[in-house]
Amino acid sequence: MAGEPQADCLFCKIVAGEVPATVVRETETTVAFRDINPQAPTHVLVIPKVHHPDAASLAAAEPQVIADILRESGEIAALEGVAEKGYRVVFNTGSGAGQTVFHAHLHVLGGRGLNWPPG
Ligand code: IU
Repeated sequence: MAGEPQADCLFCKIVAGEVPATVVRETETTVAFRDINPQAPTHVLVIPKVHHPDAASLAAAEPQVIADILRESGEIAALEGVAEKGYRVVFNTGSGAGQTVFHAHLHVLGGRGLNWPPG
């Protein structure tokens, strides 16, 4: 059922504490942890505790939670000291756009120059 934990989902296991992660912040609805393969000095993933495969399906089902994720990204950018110089938030959506984990997650990247357009 939409929103329920999925047995084969790595990020559901991180939410449940069954797989370790370096957690930066946690709220009632979200968990933020450091990406294991960081692409910038700050690279944090903010995920919903509920399972939805991507940002669009999360937004359709639980719009308040996607707002929570975006608010958390701002808190994290400030805590990491990257807010002033600028940072990037990204929802890769679909394998063609580089999504590899099908539990919605927002990348928060900062601490280096970020080119536009992205690759
Ligand atoms: P993507 O947008 O689905 O490609 O992002 C998935 C991210 O999850 C990617 O940057 C991985 O490095 C990261 N990740 C992680 O932090 N911990 C893990 O155990 C696994 C992937 I698997």
